[in-house]
Amino acid sequence: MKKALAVILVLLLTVPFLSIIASADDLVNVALGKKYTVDIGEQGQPYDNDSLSDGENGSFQRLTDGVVGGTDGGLAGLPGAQYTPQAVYVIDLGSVVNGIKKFNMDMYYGPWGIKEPKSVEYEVSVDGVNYTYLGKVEKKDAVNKSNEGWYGDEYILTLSAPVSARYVRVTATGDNFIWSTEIQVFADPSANNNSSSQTSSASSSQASSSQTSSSASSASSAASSSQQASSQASSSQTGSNPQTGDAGLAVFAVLALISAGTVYAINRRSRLADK
Ligand SMILES: [Ca+2]
Repeated sequence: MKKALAVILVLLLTVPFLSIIASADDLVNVALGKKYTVDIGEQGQPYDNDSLSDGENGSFQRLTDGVVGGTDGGLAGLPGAQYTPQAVYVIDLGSVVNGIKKFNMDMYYGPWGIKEPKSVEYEVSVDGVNYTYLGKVEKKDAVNKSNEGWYGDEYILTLSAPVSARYVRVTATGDNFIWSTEIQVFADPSANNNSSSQTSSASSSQASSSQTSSSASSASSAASSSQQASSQASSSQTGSNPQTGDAGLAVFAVLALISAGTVYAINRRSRLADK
């Protein structure tokens, strides 16, 4: 009887905290299935390989279809490659999404003629005209995802503070190809539960840049060089990003210890009472 009570007590103590831990990292890819455009710039060339390319202006829309490549470089009909040293993608999330916290784009290369990529930059906009620059992920800071024949990295940018946006502009810079299978934009679903809450602009604390030109890759190149300083600032921010999951885990560990102690005490008391 007392044992049953102890079990119930432990469950009551731990279950709410387990749900907190789950929600801490429970981000949703809001770019999934969303439409995007691609600008391959003046240096880009048509790449007509239906099984590997993303088509002209991203007509195949393979980078938001939820199919992510693996150690084969996404060769099994997964990539949405572009034959260009730089591709600028603009994803339309459909409406303003709050609580955007993380971005990711995967890029692959290998000895088959796909040269090593360089970087991915992320910007967001509410109106599709004025963009806020969030940061640049260099090759050396990308997270390695495969190393067998094909090399693959995830260019992950984690924000220190969430932003609200409808448009996400992703500038991928490589050498000869941009060989990617997916671009992801992660948001906290709880930030979008209240439909009446409207955030009018992307984070005002971030370095802001207004770029009306979205056509030539030269415009993007100029933009990236002029924004070197702000990108470095953003990189350092991502380094100090608080890991809420770790904090939740620590709280859980302490509670588990308290619960274990409670069970022990109750058991001991019941054993003493039996004697
Ligand atoms: Ca895909």
